[in-house]
Amino acid sequence: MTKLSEIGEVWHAETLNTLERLLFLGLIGALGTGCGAPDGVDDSIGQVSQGLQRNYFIAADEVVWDYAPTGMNGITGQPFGEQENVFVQQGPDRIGHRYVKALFREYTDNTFRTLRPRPAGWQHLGFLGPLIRAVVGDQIHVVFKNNSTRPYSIHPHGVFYAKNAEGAPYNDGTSGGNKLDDAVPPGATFEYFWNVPARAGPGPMDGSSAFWMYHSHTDEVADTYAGLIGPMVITRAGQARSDGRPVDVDREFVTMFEVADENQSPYLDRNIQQFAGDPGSVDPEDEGFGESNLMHSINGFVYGNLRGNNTGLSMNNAERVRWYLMGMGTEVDLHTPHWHGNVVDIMGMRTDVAELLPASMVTAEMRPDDNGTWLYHCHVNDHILAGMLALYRVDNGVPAQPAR
Ligand SMILES: [Cu+2]
Repeated sequence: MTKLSEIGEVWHAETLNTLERLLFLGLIGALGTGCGAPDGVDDSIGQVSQGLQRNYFIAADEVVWDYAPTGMNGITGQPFGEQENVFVQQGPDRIGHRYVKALFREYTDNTFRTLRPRPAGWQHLGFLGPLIRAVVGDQIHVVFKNNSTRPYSIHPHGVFYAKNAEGAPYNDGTSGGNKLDDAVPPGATFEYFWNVPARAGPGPMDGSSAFWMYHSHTDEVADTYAGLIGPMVITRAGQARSDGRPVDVDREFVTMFEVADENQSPYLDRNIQQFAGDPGSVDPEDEGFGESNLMHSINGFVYGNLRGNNTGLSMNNAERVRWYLMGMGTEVDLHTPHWHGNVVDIMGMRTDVAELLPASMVTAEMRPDDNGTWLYHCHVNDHILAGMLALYRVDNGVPAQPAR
C-alpha cells in the first residue's frame, strides 16, 4: 500500500511509456479537476487525498470450475439422485458439473506468477473474484491481466471512476486513452484507478461498510456468465482497521445467488467438446440439454457443496457477523436467501429472509446465538429443487481474527 501523497513520486520513479503517461496525466486531471463528474455535481466529489492506495493484482484466468466438488448432495448426505442429476450428471450429451469458466483470480504482484492464497475465512467465495477492500478516502489500484482468450474488463460499482477506468464500451463520446479500459485484449494488462470518496462508502442507514460488486463489462451478459464477477467492500473512514476491515465486525461473508446459465457462457462449445461423452450427439437447442446447464448456485456451488467448515462458511457465536449478499443473472434470478437457526438485521429490520434481484447488493447483520449446522438456501421453490442450497455452521467460541 502506498500513501496517496507519495503516488506522484512513486510513479515518476518508474519508467512510463507514452501510453502510461497519457493515462497518468488523465488520472491527475481527473483528480485535480473532477473531470468525469456530471454537470451540476460538486467537483470535489470524486477527490480523495487522505487515504492509502490499495493495490490489487487480478487476472482473468480460464479454469475448470466444479459446481459439486464433493460429488454428493451435502444437504441430504446422500449420493445424487434423479432430481440432482438433471444438472450435475455428465453423459454422452451432457456436460455435467464441471465447466471451463473465466474467473477473476488474485496474484501476489504484477508478475502474475504466483496466486495469492485465499485466506481460510474467504474460501467460501468459491468462483467469485477476490474481495476488493478499501476505506473512504483511499484509491483502489487494480492491475488487471487478461490471461484468457477473449477481451475482458473490470467495471466497478459505486466507486468513482473516470472514463478511462469504467471498463465498459459504449457510444459515450470518448476516444483514445478513454477506450483502453473497455476491452482488454487477451494477453494484455491494464491498470484501473478508482477513487473512494464518501459517496462510495456507507450511507446514513448503513453500518460501518458498504457493499459493491465488480464484473467484466466488455460483453456484459457473456462475461458475467463466463464467471467474471467479484465483491467489493468500502469501510467508513474512522471505522476501519489498518487492513480496511470494519472495526465493529468480527467476521464477514459474501454470497452470490445466481442461476449460472452456462448456455450463455462464451465457453459453451468448448465445454461440449471437453466434457460431453459424445460431443457430436449434443443438440444445443434441445430443451433438456439447456436445462442441464442452468446451475442454480451460491458462489458457484450447488446442492450443499458450499458447506460449513469445509468451505469456511462457519462462525463462532461470540462474533459480530456481517453478510454481504448479491444477485446476478436475468428474470429468473429472483432469490430469497433464507437462514435457518439465526436471524439478521437488514436496513434495521429483523428478518431471516433477504430479497435479491440481478445486481442487488444487500448487507445483513447477524449475532448468531443458535449453534449447529444450518441450512442457508434460496426460498424460491424451483430453485430449491435445482440445488440452490448451502450449509453454514455456528460453534461456541471467541471472535477469531480472519485475514482480509
Ligand atoms: Cu433463487
